[in-house]
Amino acid sequence: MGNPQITQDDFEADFMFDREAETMPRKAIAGLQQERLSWSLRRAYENVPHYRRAFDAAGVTPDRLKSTADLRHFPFTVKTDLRDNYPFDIFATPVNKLARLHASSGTTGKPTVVGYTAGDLDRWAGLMARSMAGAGARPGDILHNAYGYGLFTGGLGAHCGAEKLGCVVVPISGGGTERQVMLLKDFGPGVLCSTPSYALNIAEVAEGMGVDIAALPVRRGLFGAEPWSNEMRAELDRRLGLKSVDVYGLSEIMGPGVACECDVARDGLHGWEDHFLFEVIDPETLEPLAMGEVGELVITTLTKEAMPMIRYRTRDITRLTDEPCICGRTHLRIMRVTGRDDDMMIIRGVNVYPSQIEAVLVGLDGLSPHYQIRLFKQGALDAISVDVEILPGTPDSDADLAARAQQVRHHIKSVIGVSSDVCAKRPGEVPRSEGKAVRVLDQR
Ligand code: DLL
Repeated sequence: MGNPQITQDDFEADFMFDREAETMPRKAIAGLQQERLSWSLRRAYENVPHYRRAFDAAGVTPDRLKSTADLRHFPFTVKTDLRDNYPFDIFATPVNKLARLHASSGTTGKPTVVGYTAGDLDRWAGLMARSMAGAGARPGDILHNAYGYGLFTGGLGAHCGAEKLGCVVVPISGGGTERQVMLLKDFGPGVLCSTPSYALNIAEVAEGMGVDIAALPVRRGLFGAEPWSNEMRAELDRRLGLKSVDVYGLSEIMGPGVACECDVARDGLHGWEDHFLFEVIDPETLEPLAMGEVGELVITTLTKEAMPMIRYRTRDITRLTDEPCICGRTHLRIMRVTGRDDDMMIIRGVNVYPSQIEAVLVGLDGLSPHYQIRLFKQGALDAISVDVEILPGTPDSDADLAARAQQVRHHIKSVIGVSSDVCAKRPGEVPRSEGKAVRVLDQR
């Protein structure tokens, strides 16, 4: 225990930020959801022209909701609905009554803009504080926040949640990795927040600087904003000497803290059902799926004032479970997000997510976990090639690299069942991430 403020008892204690809400009986959650859902549908219908049009076109009004099961009769909301209402027409609150705007960069065209009232910001900070506490952060912890500050919700989302929990925030943002390592060493934070790919970059830079980062006090990593495999988790745990915990969220719904793993089980992310209603649908038929089935996650906000989101299609592929968790929290769990349905590649009839390739690469000796996938056309079909780096200090003649590539190709084929081109690269040749890693270069 490197942090002097934290005693062993604090560390092990079954600490919850918001015990009453986090352990509410499932029946009480259902009752609360119904009441809040009714409020949210009404708020959307009465204040946002987009929702009025969409509900009218589907032949429903908020009165149609007799129980939460009736939500299935309401229309979905998709990202283009936000773009079509750019910048402010999706808001249920006049702009001059908002407290903050965020936006997602958007690869093409206009960004997606999201707004918050002061009350929304307070609830967001509360949910992020709840998430962080569940992940093992404690009041008094120094928390090194390497999520990017700015329009991205990661930086400020983690910042305000950590302050609410009572942590001492280091608002370093992303980038300047050598300075990050210096401050990790000098300040001795108990918690590191960043994307998993950036955490790996930090570990590597620390090793290059001769800093034994695994020996530092940092004991929890709150990693999210991109898919990452269990193999990557084991790698981060080992190299950084901490317990890595997965945190999920998206700006359209709030930002980070929509769901988070507990550090007790690290087996699925508790989705905060007092503020959100989670469904999983079949992305083809759009029909709701039963608990446990894999499909697209759809989220409805229950308490958002500025921007109620009704049945927002996240494009994220996962499954839900309402099996009780050993931590005592009663909120359902979102099993880890495999990837986005728009990141899914179809290679000769086989569905492949980048995180599956990652799981193969991270498990192989002699390889570093830095990789990038190129998607290209081979005749009429899609094909992939994978750039992966060898570990520093491993033999790196052209013949060694070719042999290594052959071995990796073989593993990808036998584990995932797809043929790929593989290019083994020398250390440092694959681009490093400072935020969300670009895992797939689409060269079709
Ligand atoms: O990435 C919010 C966030 C910041 C979450 C920091 C966690 C930590 P957006 O930029 O709107 O918001 O991107 C949201 O990122 O739909 C998922 O596809 C992906 N994503 C976020 N968290 C995870 C995760 C933030 N833990 C999109 N696992 C989401 C897998 C994730 N994918």
